[in-house]
Amino acid sequence: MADQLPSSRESKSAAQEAAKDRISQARSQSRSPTAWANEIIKGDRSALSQAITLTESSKPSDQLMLDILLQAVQSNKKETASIRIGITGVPGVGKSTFIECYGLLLLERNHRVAVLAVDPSSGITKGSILGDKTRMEMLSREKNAFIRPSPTASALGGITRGTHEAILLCEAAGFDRILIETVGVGQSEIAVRECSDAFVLLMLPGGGDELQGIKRGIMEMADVLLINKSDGSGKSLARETAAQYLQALHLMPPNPAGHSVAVQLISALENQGIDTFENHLFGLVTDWKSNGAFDKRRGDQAMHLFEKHVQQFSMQSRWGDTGAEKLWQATMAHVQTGQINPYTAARSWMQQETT
Ligand SMILES: Nc1nc2c(ncn2[C@@H]2O[C@H](COP(=O)(O)OP(=O)(O)OP(=O)(O)O)[C@@H](O)[C@H]2O)c(=O)[nH]1
Ligand SMILES: [Mg+2]
Repeated sequence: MADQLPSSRESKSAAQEAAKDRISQARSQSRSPTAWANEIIKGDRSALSQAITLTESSKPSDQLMLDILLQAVQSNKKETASIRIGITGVPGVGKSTFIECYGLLLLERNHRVAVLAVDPSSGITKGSILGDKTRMEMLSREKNAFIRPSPTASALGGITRGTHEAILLCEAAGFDRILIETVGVGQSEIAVRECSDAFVLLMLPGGGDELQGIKRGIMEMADVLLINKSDGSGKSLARETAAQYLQALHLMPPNPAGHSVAVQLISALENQGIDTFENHLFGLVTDWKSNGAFDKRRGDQAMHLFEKHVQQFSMQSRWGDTGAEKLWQATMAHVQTGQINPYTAARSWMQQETT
């Protein structure tokens, strides 16, 4: 049922939601950044939501506003108290179901939970929010939970813009557990890994003996492996798979944070193993905080993001020139056919007069 396309009632409510967004966005433009920042800090969800919309925009006026807001909320910085958890896995592995059930456990333990989704193909995001909200029905009704997709696609193909800023805004609003779900496959895993303190990979029972390519690459980035759907007839296969993954992990380079990667069996549907996972994760983070790995990871990520933002902004300023797009297409065509090498082409694109 959950995998069906949105019904016409849902599409209608999507349209209403979009209209509401536009109205509140228009209102938001007329208020002062200080007032806006204060509303975020006080936990006003619509102020937070509108600010996150800015993180998805490439309009210079929105970027300026975001910059001002980020500086204004910085005074309410609760970054160090928060834990950012990236969650990945193939489509259908049960990420949303897991987040619903894990999120509810975190609420029981007095945390405030924000859920962001990183979707490299943001064109269909409205559809997937609807899908996800139905899958995270209980969580989405909780006042201490905030669910928001964070589309990351841009005209230039950049994918990281926005997620880290959305995290900072959620933290300023008092959310201390940030769950970041990857949507789709490929680059979004890397983008999510780059802004999370802990990276959790959900796997399905079976398939443990074909650890190659992308799956292996992602496994090397993971801090914890969860075999989901370890229930019913899948249980014994899940146990076998866990043993295979454990064996494979022994052959891989050690985890960058210097700990062994746990493989745990869970069932998001039956709410099994989720508390064991949380206790394990909390233990890991506590260790990282005491041995400096936590701060180092955040520091490295911040430096990396700084570089990416500089690249993005310089590209954007070049892109703003009249004629740049035409020149881009022409240069691309030459690069593709080997008439010019990519290095020379990039230098030339940055330097040529287009106006
Ligand atoms: N048996 C079983 N089914 C599960 C479990 N977790 C999720 N499912 C089912 O698997 C299907 C996919 O679950 P989702 O949570 O939507 O998976 P997802 O990874 O978020 O999928 P995408 O968002 O499409 O990438 C749904 O029908 C769930 O009910 C589980 O622990 N056990
Ligand atoms: Mg999902």
